[in-house]
Amino acid sequence: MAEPIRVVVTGAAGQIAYSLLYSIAKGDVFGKDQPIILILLDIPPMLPVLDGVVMELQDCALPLLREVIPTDKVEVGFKDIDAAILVGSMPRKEGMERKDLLKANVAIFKTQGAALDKYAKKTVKVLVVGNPANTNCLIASKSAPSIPKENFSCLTRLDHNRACSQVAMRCGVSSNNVKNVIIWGNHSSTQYPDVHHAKVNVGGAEKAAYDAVKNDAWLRGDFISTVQQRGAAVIKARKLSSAMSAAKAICDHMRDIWFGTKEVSVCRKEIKL
Ligand code: NAX
Repeated sequence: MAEPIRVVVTGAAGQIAYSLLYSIAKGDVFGKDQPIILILLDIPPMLPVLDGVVMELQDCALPLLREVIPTDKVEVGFKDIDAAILVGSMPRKEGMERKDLLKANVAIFKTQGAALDKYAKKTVKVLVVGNPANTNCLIASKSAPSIPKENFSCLTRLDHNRACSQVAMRCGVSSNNVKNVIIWGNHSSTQYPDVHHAKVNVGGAEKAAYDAVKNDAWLRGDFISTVQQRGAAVIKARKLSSAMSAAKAICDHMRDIWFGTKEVSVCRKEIKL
């Protein structure tokens, strides 16, 4: 069996991490034969919570999980890591100005970027989830100049999955029959879900999304607003923000970065030939 890889998840005591850690530890992201050392990073007041998460991971008795290391120190968290999933960030509190939120997050992602630069493997793949994800990702990348900038990406896959699923449900097919959906913009209500290049496989025949859906008004109206406002709708219903679906999207995103997508694999093969 392969040598274990080291994977850090920040915000590890939070609600997304609670779903995410289990999926990573059971092999959904890095492969079913890839042993893993999981490092759980959070802030000092959350260390007792992390102890509970560690106990639960141990109690899952997962064969791929070789070690779990809880910590509040970046020098421990980022040491020799192969993959970093940066979920933890400062949430917007009541009465907080956008600039105050940005200031708090700049400090977090500068520190974590510098720690990646100093302690992580140069091949590390970094996925930023904590919002504002695009800005935080840019800051982390700029603070880690010795790591190639293409190793950094941030999460838009949840919006992508939401869009694919909406189209799939409309067409009565499963979501893996929908491809080439694009999300333009930030992970916010100003994003633009774009299906102009999307294809849907209906009963074995690949069709343009507009031909498969056969409802242009829906695609131009409710489809877009549903995807744009899905996060708010989940909060309204659950009284908590998306966690299970966010964790699934993180897994999809990191797995595709790690292994490549089907289309990319085909391209690579073609280049080799
Ligand atoms: P939680 O509040 O449940 O958990 C966040 C955790 O991060 C807490 O345990 C907190 O102590 C920790 N934390 C804060 N500062 C930290 C630091 N400097 N180092 C390490 N840990 C730190 O939030 P959760 O629901 O898990 O969401 C986490 C983040 O994901 C939020 O910023 C949220 O906005 C963002 N999301 C981003 C999405 C995207 O598509 N880009 C979708 C899902 C999610 O909303």
